[in-house]
Amino acid sequence: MQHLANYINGQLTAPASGNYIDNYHPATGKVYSLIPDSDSRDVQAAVDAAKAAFPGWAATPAEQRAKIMMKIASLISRDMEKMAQAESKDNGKPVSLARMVDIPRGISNFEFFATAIMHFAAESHAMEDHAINYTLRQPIGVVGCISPWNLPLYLFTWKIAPALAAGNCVVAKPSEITPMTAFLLSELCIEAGLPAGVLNIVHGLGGRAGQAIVEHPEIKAISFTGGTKTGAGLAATAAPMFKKLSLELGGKNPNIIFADCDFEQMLKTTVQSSFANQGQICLCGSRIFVERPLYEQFKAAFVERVKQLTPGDPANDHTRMGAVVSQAHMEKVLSYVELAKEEGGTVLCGGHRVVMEGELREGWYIAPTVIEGLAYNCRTNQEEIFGPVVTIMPFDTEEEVLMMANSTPYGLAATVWTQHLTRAHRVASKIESGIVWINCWLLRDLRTPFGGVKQSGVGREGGFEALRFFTEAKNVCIKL
Ligand code: TXE
Repeated sequence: MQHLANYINGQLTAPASGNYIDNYHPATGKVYSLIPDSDSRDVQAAVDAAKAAFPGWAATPAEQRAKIMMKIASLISRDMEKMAQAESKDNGKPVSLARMVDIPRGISNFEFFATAIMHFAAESHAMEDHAINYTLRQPIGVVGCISPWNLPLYLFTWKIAPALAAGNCVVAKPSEITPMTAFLLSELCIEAGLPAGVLNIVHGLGGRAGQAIVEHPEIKAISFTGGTKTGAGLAATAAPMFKKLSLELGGKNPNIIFADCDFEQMLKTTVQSSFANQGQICLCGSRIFVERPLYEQFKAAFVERVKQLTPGDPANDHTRMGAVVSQAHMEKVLSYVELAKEEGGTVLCGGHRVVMEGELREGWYIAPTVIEGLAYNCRTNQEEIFGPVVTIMPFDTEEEVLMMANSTPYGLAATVWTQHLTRAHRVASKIESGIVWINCWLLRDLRTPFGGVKQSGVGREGGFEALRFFTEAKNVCIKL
């Protein structure tokens, strides 16, 4: 069985403990590789390497840093098929999705920040003819990046690339549930000639390896994407240490459909925004509000389309719906279907595990699920499920739908479907979330600010926001 390795000081290394954790293949429910069970000793080695590499990397001209990052991007591109297969196998997502979204985005993240750093400028403030101030934006030093399992390479590189571009050295931990593409990335960093210690990848459990990163006094900033509860714990540890924190957490995103929308376009996109990646994207719309005159038409057409979306072998090129990431997650998602029934909901389709044939028999598949008849404020409509489960609800007025949309503790993303221009702008401005898509979903421009409000997080990623996060601003004032 394959043993993955940490990437510390430019070398692939075994964990100090000598222990390994099982890594599962969601399509079959079987263990297929082993992950280092790293602890504070491995994190310490990574911090030592990063600290030693920092002066050299920070002093490396931005163009040179960018060249190495572009080389990493081109190596991921060369290995696209291998990476896509690995991502699909590790996560359970359809290989077509990994090919179309996850791996291309990993490449774009490196390319985007490699070029962004060459256009990143700081401000100056003149005080008439008395003085001039200029801002230096300097790398922080050693920073930590911790990422989740739903979009493994995509989110891992979304943090690492701006951190490296800005001149920091990184100690990163991918999710222990999906470590494979981060491991493959470490091999590519060695091939690309990234200097030793600039990027260190420590695999292992959140409570052990992750916690050691968060607690380490010499790691000055943490960029984290994951569950809201984990984020709160992380903040409790890091805040008294005065670390910079960027937290991208959960969501319970509303999808608001007005009767005047472009029906076909809305329907097609709503199936995607509900069930892409088995509903395991923090941006998926899980509460669908439909204006009452359109409700019955929407319900019939939507349920018909969703019924056609049957889970299949993620490795098959034609599969559009794969396995969910773990047995524990499958059980959590199915427990929410039971809760929805207890709360008075009616399951219109799905709502159960799908048992496949042959070697996929033990895999973790859930039939895409649509539920109606629930109150907007019940637990099913307030808590993050993070799986292929959506609820549909009718609404009568703009005020009512805004109240329901804004009623959760979360505020990450929202989608609005309408052809009415001023209403679109009005609703967008009143929704409590960091991102609003109008007549589209997941259309991403990497320059835009990305993040949430309320319990969906703190801080923004993306574009220059990420470069600002990964630098310290220093004002220099010169008296003239
Ligand atoms: O995430 P965790 P989990 C949501 C979703 C999901 C729930 C839990 O609702 O059901 O979170 O998922 C690391 N110190 N999202 O349990 O635990 C962990 O090893 C430092 C939303 O998988 O938050 C992993 O690398 N690190 C989300 C990362 O944190 C710790 C995406 C995320 O794991 C740690 C995923 C600790 N004490 C889940 N504990 C989104 N917003 O996209 C864990 N980790």
